[in-house]
Amino acid sequence: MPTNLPPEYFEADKRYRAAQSTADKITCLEELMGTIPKHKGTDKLRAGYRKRLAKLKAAANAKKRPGRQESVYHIDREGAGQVVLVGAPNVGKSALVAALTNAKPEVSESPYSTWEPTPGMMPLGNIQIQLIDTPPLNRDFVEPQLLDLIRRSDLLLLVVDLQTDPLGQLEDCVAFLREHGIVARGAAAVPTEERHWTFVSILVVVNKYDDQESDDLLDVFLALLEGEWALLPVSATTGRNLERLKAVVFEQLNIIRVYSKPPGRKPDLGAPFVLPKGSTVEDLTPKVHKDFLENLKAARVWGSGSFDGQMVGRDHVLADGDVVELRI
Ligand SMILES: Nc1nc2c(ncn2[C@@H]2O[C@H](COP(=O)(O)OP(=O)(O)OP(=O)(O)O)[C@@H](O)[C@H]2O)c(=O)[nH]1
Ligand SMILES: [Mg+2]
Repeated sequence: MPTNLPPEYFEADKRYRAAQSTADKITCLEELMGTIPKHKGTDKLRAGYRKRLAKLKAAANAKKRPGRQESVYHIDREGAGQVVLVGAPNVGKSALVAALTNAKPEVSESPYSTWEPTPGMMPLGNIQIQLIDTPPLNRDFVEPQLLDLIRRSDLLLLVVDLQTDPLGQLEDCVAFLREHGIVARGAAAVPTEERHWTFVSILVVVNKYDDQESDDLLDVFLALLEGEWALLPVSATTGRNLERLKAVVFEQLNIIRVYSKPPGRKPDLGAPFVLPKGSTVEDLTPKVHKDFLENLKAARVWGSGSFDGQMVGRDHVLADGDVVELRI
């Protein structure tokens, strides 16, 4: 037990112990957690309470909806991709989600400030990408549902702090994920042990690359870094490279935007269909209308992969930005 806990802690602790119902316990526990000063000496204590709180919330949700286990980690997919930010404490995950989306997660100087995942939508031209802020990775307390969220993600942003041993943080996170069977898609070293591996796309985001003074730090980090990583230095605080980050996230998601138009009309360029890279006219058609595929006679395409208005077959591979006219 850390020695420097304030008197309010002990009072809140009494109330928490006396609480009877799950709802009261949650309220009292949240209050109790609010009294604990955030510093290294209380990390374990706070991690323990977080775990208890997660259990209580799961129990409360299970009661509300019998037969269905609800969890804060079950976040409905929205937009063109689900992107999860992970990393060591205090690297700026919440600051990045706050800078890039409509969400307002708590950003704080002290580590372990995020307890629950928080989704937000990041506008990217005429589409939106879902970014999810998460609690820091922590070997003392591993939330299995966080691991599942990572496994299900379309892209992982592994955030490191350029100003605080980014190499150590990256190696630590990679080792942590590997211990849980999660490895980077296309990782140079193919996993050898016999177990079930989940491959996820990873983009290393090197945060706190505030201004030109950080350039030397980046050079040192890059010189020491081993292996091939998709990587981008950014700053949540000064905004450096954040527009570039959006573009790189789009690239890493491996998606294309295509527009459909009825014959003789203009396409709605504000409302693209989002498809995986490599998708064909046949993949697009049922998204435009569920009955179209059966009756599809031909298609015309305007865009980079074809000459304007070119007649194409069902298996024509579409490119980002294509306009497609389906002929029924
Ligand atoms: N200089 C600088 N500071 C930053 C930047 N991004 C975040 N910070 C600061 O770093 C601290 C931690 O930021 P958070 O966003 O709370 O970090 P986090 O990764 O969400 O932390 P946990 O939730 O504890 O895991 C805060 O004091 C931020 O103001 C940045 O780009 N540059
Ligand atoms: Mg945070």
